[in-house]
Amino acid sequence: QEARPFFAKLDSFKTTQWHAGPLIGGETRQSGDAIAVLSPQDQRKQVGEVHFANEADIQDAIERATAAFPAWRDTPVEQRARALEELADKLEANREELIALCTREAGKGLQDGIDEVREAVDFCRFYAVQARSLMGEHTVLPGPTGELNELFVQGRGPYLCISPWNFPLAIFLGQVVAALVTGNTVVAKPAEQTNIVAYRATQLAHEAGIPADVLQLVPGKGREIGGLLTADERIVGVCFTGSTETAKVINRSLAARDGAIAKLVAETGGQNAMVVDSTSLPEQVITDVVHSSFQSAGQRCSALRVLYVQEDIAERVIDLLKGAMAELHVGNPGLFKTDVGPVIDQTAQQGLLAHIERISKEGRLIGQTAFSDECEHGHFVPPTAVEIQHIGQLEKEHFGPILHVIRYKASELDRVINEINSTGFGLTLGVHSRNEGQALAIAHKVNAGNAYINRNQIGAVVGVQPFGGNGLSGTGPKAGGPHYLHSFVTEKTISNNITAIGGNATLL
Ligand code: UN1
Repeated sequence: QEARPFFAKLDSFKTTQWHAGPLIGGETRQSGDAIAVLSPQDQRKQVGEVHFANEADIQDAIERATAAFPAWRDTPVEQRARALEELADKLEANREELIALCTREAGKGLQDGIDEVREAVDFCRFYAVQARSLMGEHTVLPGPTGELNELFVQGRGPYLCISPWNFPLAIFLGQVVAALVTGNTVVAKPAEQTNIVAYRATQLAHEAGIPADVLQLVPGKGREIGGLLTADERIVGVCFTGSTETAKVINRSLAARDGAIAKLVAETGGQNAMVVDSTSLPEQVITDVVHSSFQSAGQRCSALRVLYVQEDIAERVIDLLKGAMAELHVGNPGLFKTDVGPVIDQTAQQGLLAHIERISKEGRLIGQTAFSDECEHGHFVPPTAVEIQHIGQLEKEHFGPILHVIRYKASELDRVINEINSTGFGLTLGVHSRNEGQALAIAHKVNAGNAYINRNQIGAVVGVQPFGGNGLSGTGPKAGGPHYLHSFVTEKTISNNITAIGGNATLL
């Protein structure tokens, strides 16, 4: 064990019981209802307990965030950026606990947990650098002689950050630190399935120097407290990642307010396709398809849902896919050998199983991976591939390990592109082809925020592949990209007639 400190430390969180709750003004409250948090992998195993925020907690949090805003806005950006870098160091120092939590609370695989901490660290360091360049110095604009025109970029006010359970650390913190480093205060409402990860991350942010009232946490059910939060006119902006339906509910709530116009940044769903033409290499295609569809049990908004294969190589690709799926290990996400873990909860499991039943009747079942007996007490869905006729058979995004395969003829490529665009989503796209001109043409014509050629189509890296889409997939700008922080700032110009104040004093 001494030779393997990472594993020994990870193991030490095997039975830890965490207690989380609203973090208001730096205090953990126990005011609202408490729920037991059970592991998605095994419902007999408790992870801890979470107290939800009640209405008084929410009012108090928004009040404090509003009062704390002017001083935080006027804090030098260098100090805010340093706090993010300090937080990055703290995340690294606590990585085993955070990985254990991602696995135990969210059912994420160990490799996913490692990647998640990495991504959270990257967000902190990247936005620290971006904020320094965006806000470090103000701009002097050209203007008439005797007038000084200066442009300042500054925070907007209290932000509400609503984050998803599928990246309970990385996306939670990505949103929060983007809002904080630009001088906004934050009330964070994490997904109701993953409060503990968010709670620990918030504590670490406070330890890193983010003031207590500048970042607060209000755990709860979206349906119960979401409306209270979005209707509050003190909240000047909402940063949301989750389903398209919820983004629309939030948008309506913001639009119905009487007060100031709030800004919404939303990153939502997809109906992500991959187009594989007959010049591609089937072995490489399969590696990338399996990774893109089944990693994280398909619970990524970037995940591949619809594979278009040119008919000349369809049989070969389908055969290889069956073989590769038979080799997947579905089971305990706490084991490195596991390829596919559980889905998040029973509602997700039931919805996905119902979809598999319906679509396998309508189409043709290609392959389905058998479970190991580690799955008996958890929310598992078997990785499944089904051949269908067209993308319109999918009435919505199915957020799990289900791949749909559609054959096409070379002459039908334009139809395929139109069909993908007809969904209204525009998130990720994969293309496999050794004809580079054709691959690039498809990548340009398909409506997608992130197009990937001859590789997998998940795992966008902060600063390298800024992530996000358009249409039903969200508003942009892209997270982890050079323009993301612009959503969190306002601009102010001060035009100063300097001749009025001793402007001619030194000439003679
Ligand atoms: C999401 O699933 O909400 O590209 C986003 C990826 C991740 C982002 C996924 N970096 O897979």
